[in-house]
Amino acid sequence: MSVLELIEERRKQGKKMHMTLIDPDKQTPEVAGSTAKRAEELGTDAIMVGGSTGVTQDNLDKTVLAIKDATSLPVIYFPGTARAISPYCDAIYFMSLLNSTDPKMLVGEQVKGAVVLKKMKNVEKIGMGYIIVEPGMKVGEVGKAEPVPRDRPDKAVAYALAAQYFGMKLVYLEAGSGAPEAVPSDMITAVRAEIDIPLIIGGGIRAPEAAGAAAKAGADIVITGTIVEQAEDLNILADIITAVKSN
Ligand code: 1GP
Repeated sequence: MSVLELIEERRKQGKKMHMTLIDPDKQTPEVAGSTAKRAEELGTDAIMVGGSTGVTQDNLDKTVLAIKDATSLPVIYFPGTARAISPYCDAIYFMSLLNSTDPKMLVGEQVKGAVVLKKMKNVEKIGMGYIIVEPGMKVGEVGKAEPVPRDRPDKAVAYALAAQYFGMKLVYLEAGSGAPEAVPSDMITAVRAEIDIPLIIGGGIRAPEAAGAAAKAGADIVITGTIVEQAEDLNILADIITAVKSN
């Protein structure tokens, strides 16, 4: 089963998913492997690898290989640019930052990556509409986004529908890694009500309550990154995963 089929299947069954984001620039490949292994034991459904800055071909490949070695989870590359693409991941989000003001983030990097990706026959390409919500943090800056205001769920809906009509397979609402607050619940609910494709929510989710709230509001997939890097032990991740899956 492809990664997209897995996501669609879970959504059909009404089962929420949790994915763990690992930034290859933030730890050694060995540590990334053991973190991924622990996350797998705790019930995470896939590992996403990516970061806004500091991703190189070398740290990306080594991190992906270490995670593949340590777990049997799907590994999905979550790219910031076309600078590095790993042939070792199972899938890549072929994404456009839909509310960027920079053509490079809308389509330029994707054009650079497309021919390289074509040769990576084993890497599944999953079209995704990526939408930055305030505050947007580093990825909002690097991506030159005009973040969707937190009190404008209607704008988020419009972007998400545009993604769907473009034929993209997933929509990702992103508050930014380390955001003080996650994407507002009413925005998640509004987008979920209007689109037919799976909805991913991430950025600023560091407590089980916030993770559960995102799932309850309508997220099909909840992402956590920073909490995994910062947690002394990963018990908090266990509670986050339980909160996602009990909705
Ligand atoms: C960032 O949405 C992800 O792209 C994860 O955010 O690091 O805040 O969990 P956090």
